[in-house]
Amino acid sequence: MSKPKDEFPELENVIRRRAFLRAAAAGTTFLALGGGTYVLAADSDPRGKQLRPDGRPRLPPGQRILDALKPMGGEPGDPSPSAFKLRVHGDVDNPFELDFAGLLALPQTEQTCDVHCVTGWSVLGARFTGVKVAELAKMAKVRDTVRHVIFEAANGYTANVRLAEATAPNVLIAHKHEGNPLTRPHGPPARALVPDLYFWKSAKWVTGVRFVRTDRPGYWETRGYHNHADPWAEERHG
Ligand SMILES: Nc1nc2c(c(=O)[nH]1)N[C@H]1C(S)=C(S)[C@@H](COP(=O)(O)O)O[C@H]1N2
Ligand SMILES: [Mo]
Repeated sequence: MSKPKDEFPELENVIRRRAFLRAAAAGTTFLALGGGTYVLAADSDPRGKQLRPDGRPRLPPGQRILDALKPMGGEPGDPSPSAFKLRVHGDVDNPFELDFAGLLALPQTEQTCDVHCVTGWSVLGARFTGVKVAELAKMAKVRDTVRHVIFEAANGYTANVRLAEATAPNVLIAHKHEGNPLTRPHGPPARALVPDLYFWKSAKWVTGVRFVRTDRPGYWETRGYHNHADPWAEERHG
């Protein structure tokens, strides 16, 4: 019997139910989040038990694996590249501003990395393209008194990261995810990406990178979340 198009949702449900039964038999679970079906199966996904080059387990404690970034909301900024301005400023000898073309004209890094949301999900092997914050720091001639970086974003959102961690080679101002421009929920046209700290440090709709001497706890850090946010130390709450 051939299936007309409008029966596909029903078919999908059947496939999903079968997958659920299979997963249940394997001791794993499925959970529907935001309309999608995600595997929450750290126990059965061998990647979770891999070791990183730094010797830490790939999946931090208390995290489960999702197959894609879950949109976590926030007050959006203007997504259009033509409106983009990134201020690189603070305790620097050479403050400057970049428009979107200026961001694209800098050396680009494409990387695959893992990200970890404090609510308990991680995505392993997410691909992002962008410019290293270390490159921006070099261009700005950061003074040697600087100890922290404040990522500034639309509508006053900020996130603070220690200078040494913000200038790690995998910290980017990212404008592509999985090879495509960032989609609306994920902070277009550009966002910070700090893979090795909880994902709230990765400010979406980024508008500035500010280098400072004195730490300034940001949006979530002043609302009960941990100032540092190391997923392997489970620095969830302050
Ligand atoms: N500007 C801005 N950036 C933000 C947020 C926000 O509310 N506003 N939320 C943060 C939180 S709590 C998380 S978990 C990640 C979620 O990113 P995603 O929606 O792309 O998954 O963005 C972070 N960046
Ligand atoms: Mo979050």
